[in-house]
Amino acid sequence: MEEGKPYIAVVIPTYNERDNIVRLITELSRVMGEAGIEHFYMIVDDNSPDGTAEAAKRVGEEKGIDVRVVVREKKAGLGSAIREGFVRALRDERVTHVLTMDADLSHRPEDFRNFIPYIWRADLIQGSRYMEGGGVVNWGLHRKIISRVANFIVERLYHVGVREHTTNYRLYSRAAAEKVAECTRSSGYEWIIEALLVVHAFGFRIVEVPIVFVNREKGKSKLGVRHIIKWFSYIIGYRKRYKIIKSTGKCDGV
Ligand SMILES: Nc1nc2c(ncn2[C@@H]2O[C@H](COP(=O)(O)OP(=O)(O)OP(=O)(O)O)[C@@H](O)[C@H]2O)c(=O)[nH]1
Ligand SMILES: [Mg+2]
Repeated sequence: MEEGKPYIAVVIPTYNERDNIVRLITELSRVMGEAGIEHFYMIVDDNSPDGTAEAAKRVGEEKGIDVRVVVREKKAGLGSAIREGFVRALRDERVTHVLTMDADLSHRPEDFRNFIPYIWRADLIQGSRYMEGGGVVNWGLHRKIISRVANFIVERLYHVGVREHTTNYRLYSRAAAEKVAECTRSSGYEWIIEALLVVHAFGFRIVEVPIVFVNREKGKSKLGVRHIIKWFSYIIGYRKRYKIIKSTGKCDGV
């Protein structure tokens, strides 16, 4: 990777996150501004009834921040929203990296500072709750167990070499982001793992940096039992596709 000045596209999927997205854009812009990092936002909103898209556009206009908003017709899943954000963000040829995070402030803008030293040293920087300096706030035992089991299974099956695989606070290099945009196929929560596995299958360098995950304060949780079952069967079933990508170095036709 050639070192230079980063230009980061921040891709954020939203569904009913009006108040959260305004705070997130405001706070992350401050962190990025302090570090002198040029960036823009690519918000992919699924026609949220609470007016998320309008609020995101407004905060951009009011504060002079580059906020680009895509509104899709209806709710079509977090994964498909992020992929759409990647495809659109990468059309801007100046983009060197893509940052992904949730809109609900579970991913703290200030933790982006931990990513900065690795910007040119890895193709995927994974925000990690499970390393020194990382953690979770406001999570019940149930949620902690699901997360630990999920991470354990992914590592056992795919040997990515990281302790955290399941959270969406990540910085991708342009090269890795292009593969993710081209090769991911899933559309729900499982996309977060699929994206990591695509990057790993292509042999890109992956590192972890600590983050503190704060469970959402505003808005309602959308992760149900149905999602969890779908998630686990997807991860186990993905092995075949993973092996094909790894051995052929291609994802077309699979
Ligand atoms: N565009 C779009 N965004 C979505 C969709 N589902 C979830 N999101 C967004 O994806 C991000 C992560 O979703 P969350 O609902 O916070 O998922 P979670 O953190 O696993 O679960 P919570 O406990 O509810 O926080 C948030 O920014 C959501 O607004 C969707 O179908 N379409
Ligand atoms: Mg959340």
